[in-house]
Amino acid sequence: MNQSKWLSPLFLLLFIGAVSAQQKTLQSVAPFKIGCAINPNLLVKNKDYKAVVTNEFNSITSENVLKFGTVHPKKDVYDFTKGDILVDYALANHKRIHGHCLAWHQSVPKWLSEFEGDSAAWENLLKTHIQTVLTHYKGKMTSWDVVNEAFFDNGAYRQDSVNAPHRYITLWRNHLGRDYIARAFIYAHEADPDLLLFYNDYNQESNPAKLKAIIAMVTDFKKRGIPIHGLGLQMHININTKDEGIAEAIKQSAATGLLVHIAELDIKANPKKDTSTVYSDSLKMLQGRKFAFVVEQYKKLVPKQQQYGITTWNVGDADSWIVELRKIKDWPLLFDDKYQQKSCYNSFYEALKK
Ligand code: 9MR
Repeated sequence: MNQSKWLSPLFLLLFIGAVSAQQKTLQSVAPFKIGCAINPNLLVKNKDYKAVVTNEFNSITSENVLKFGTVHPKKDVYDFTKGDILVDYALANHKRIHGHCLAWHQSVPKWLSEFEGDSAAWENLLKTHIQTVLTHYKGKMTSWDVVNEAFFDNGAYRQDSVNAPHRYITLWRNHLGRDYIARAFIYAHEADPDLLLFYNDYNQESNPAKLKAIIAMVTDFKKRGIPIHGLGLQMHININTKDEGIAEAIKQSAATGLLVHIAELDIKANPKKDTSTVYSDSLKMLQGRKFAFVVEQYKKLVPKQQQYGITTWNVGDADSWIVELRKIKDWPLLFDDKYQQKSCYNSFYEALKK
């Protein structure tokens, strides 16, 4: 038998097989952008992490490196070193870049918490911070979370309730009044009118009062012509989060007419934080279903032109803030500690593809 006669079709088949196997990525099937929060340290030192980010996602969010405390460590010092690594990587790999975040009650460096000045000095500080960061990245990034988590779960503006524990207070609201939120958007728009500007928050799916307060703020902003373009639903949920709450948060956010970003998705499989929990097949199934549900509702309830995308908060389970920061035994993401696809990846993938 002439072996060479069979070799080329065989190679062709293998080649096609390899190409189609390679194409099974989230970004290749999703009808909108699929993102992840990234950490430039991992990007530089872990090749498996980098390969997954590069292959699977077409949008990235800066997890920590563009937060106030990192980027602006001293009053007159800005440090863009880490942010630049992330931005250069994303531009070289054609990823959309979503910045996180300009005004927040956390990531407050010591100098800022000790800053003394009248309200004009505080206003100048906020404006200068926003405009310096946005000017540095002008033309490179697509969007930003301008203000993050300005409401309490009961719908009150953060620090309007006098009994709030110290860690929940926000310097911005205290020194500048509630309308610092609107002014932050104005300053951002002034610095770079091409940017899409988002308000980002958590727990809208479990706290109707908070959802209502955010929607009311958007309605007010629209009336006043404040430049806001999108709402971020962080969506840090768990396998027991009520489906109706998820659907309602997505639906009401979409009804504002703004872009809707599922901005920090992760799904805890061990919401009771029980140290004896094992990642059983039944937990995996519930988690996979919840991932699929979020995708399905997003597709169904958000009009196409408002679908800014779905971003997961980190890549592998071990990198998740739930595991790393809070030391909880959990498996909240689509990839395991070794950056292998998990069963919930398949559920998420199939829901995107459907
Ligand atoms: O994942 C982030 C973690 O590494 C940081 O230590 C923490 C404090 O800056 O912030 C985490 O990210 C949060 C995000 O910025 C805003 N929404 C909630 C996220 C999880 O806590």
